[in-house]
Amino acid sequence: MTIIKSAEVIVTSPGRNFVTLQITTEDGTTGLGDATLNGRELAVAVYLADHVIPLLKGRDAMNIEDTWQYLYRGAYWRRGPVTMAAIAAVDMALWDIKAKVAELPMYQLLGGQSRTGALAYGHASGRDTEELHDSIRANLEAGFKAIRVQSGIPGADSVYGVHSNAPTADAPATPAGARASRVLPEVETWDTRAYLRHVPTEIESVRHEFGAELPLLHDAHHRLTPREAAQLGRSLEPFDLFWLEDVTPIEDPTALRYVREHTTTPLAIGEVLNSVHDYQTLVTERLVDYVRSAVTHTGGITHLKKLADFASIYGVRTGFHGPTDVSPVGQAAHLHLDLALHNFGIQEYMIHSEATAEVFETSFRFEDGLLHPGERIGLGVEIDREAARRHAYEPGYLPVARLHDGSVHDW
Ligand code: CS2
Ligand code: MG
Repeated sequence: MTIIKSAEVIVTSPGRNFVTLQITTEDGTTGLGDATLNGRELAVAVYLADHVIPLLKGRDAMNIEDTWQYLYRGAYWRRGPVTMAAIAAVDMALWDIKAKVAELPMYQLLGGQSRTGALAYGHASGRDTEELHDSIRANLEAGFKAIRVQSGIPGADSVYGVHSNAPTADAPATPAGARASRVLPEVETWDTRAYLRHVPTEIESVRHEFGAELPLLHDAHHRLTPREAAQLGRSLEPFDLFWLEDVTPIEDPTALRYVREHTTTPLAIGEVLNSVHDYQTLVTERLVDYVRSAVTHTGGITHLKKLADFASIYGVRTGFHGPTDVSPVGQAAHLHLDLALHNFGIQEYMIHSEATAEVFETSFRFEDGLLHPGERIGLGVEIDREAARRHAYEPGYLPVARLHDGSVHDW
């Protein structure tokens, strides 16, 4: 028996907030889990500290599935990002412990190696065409072989995914990277018609400059109606995107039926979904080509593998959400799954800042456009508690989008 002796929530903010759970067993084995929910971090920290950790002490750390079901069904109030992030952190930490006890890198417990490495995509952005192309060149020089492209919109002072000044390796271009506004959410003005006019011209310029082969991705970030999404998908068909992401708000998955009827552009959705049950319609009707949930927001490795296996039955592949608001612990968990799953598609890889790397020591590697979790036992991540203490939590909010008439829109 590997009995849980203690568990601790570590909140640290090396440039952006992270919430990490560390579980320790009676024989001193430790496991880490990511519980970071961007903009609502303390909700998960308190859920863990006050409602979960008291239930863990004395449990057998090896019984991962039973602990998962105990925390999920025992809470009575199910699903949602806070609950599933808390359960995710426990789940990741227990898998970390189990793999350490087995003296294996975690992917070996998930079916072993199905590929030499996981194709990664980076984030390129620019306020205008020149800045966007420079950002793509920087990603290519950094070794990426697939790139997400987000551009500014003429007349818009700020747009999702585009930095207010030229992005650098240490200053990623989205609130996921840098800590979002501290006091109140920043307000971004959104104009769908301007966006629909401009994006195809930018993507065309990228194809013209970088050729037909480079896998390109674009994130619409939940902002379009089904008709607008269909228009965008159809306008991008000549440019052969790897995927068009989050075209419509996910509350109505059936909206994608209309989009699917009008465009062959591949669709990816789900980073704000947190349960395999949320994907019932999307996957069984093949309304998407890629499922996007992150291990940190979707109940951990146990549940994300169930989602991947469910998707595989319908020919749908994975594209796990990997922004810098998923900590290096969560990203490492993705890479172990990516290496083992047969229906892996692509892995988002926003490179964490140097300040974050001081807190989280990782063993994964990025070579020739591919990510590999490394051969260290467990998840392969350690946390420097002293470094973590040096970065105190600060409130951070994601932006809010408003239309020109002042009404709130999806950000
Ligand atoms: C984005 C995220 O990476 C993506 O696909 O949708 O960066 C998202 O904006 C952040 O995770 C929000 O915290
Ligand atoms: Mg996204």
